Amino acid sequence: MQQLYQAILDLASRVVIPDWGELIKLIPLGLAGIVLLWLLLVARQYATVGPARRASARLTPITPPELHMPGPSYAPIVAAVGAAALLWGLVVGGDALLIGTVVLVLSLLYWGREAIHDYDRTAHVQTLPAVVHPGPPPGVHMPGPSFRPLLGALGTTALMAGLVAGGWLLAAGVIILILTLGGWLVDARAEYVKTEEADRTGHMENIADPRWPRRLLQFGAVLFVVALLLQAGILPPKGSSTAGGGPGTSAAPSGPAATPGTAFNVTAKDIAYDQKAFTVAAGADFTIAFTNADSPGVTHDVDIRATDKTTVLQNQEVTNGGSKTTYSYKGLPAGTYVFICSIHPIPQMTGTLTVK
Ligand SMILES: [Cu+2]
Repeated sequence: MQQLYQAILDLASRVVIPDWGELIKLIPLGLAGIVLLWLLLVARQYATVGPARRASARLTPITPPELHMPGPSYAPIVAAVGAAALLWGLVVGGDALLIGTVVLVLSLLYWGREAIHDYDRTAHVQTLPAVVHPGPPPGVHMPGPSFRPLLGALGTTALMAGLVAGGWLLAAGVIILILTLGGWLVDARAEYVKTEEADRTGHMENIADPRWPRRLLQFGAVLFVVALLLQAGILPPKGSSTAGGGPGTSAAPSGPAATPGTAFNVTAKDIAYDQKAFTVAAGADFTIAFTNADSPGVTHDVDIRATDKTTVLQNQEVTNGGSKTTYSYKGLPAGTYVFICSIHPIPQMTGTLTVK
């Protein structure tokens, strides 16, 4: 009873004296609740929907003539998977974001491929007629349909992405936009030539109806992806100069750690030492002022072991989280040793002790 009362008081105190951090943590739960409610509502609507079929068989709808209905397609579902992958990447971050982006781009390319297929099967059945109808007033010329504005928008998008991310993406954006605008100029020139022709013949014809700009789209997509990979530092692959060897082992004999000392400071936080290398003179006693900055209950120490990391040479008492201890060590013969946490003998809590 007392516990229940306390629980109610705790709940009330959150509203009366809001702990914003805790309240914000509740937001995902609230959102999940809303989504669940919505799903239940949809399920209920499905369950209570009126009779779906009164006739004996399903009627296949007939598309009116001159109307084009695209066939069934998995593309929207594939694109939804791609979008989900991108969102997942946004949550997880790092390489997952890149994988998500690539999956989304691939799924959209798949959709684009279907659309191109559809377009080529329908729009090109008949060619564009010469403009002989009493359409625009005399002297006014209506150009035919064109993909150039769409390409221009894509090129501008690439350029904007480059302005934000800089470097390789900017270069790719500029190249794509130049190619796009160059093509547009070519079209405009052809249009002009036709207009001049019409001045002589009195008969205005449009330029040839546009084909899907497959080459430019493919080239642009590849260029964009390559620039993205270059920007992310994934291309070119890192050479063996940085990938080879473990961190810490090669870095030990450089910097201030190379100078022999007798008093050192080490802080442990998030189960990791902040110092990974010390140098002391052979035979000289030394101390380590050790701060355990982890939570109380998380204990660490700094023992000296041989390089096999198991042979204990000098053992120290553990230090509880939130406290400090100064460890004293006896002088050691020249050589290489490790200082290590006996509670967490992991690379993050192992350092190199050079005695010379
Ligand atoms: Cu530890």
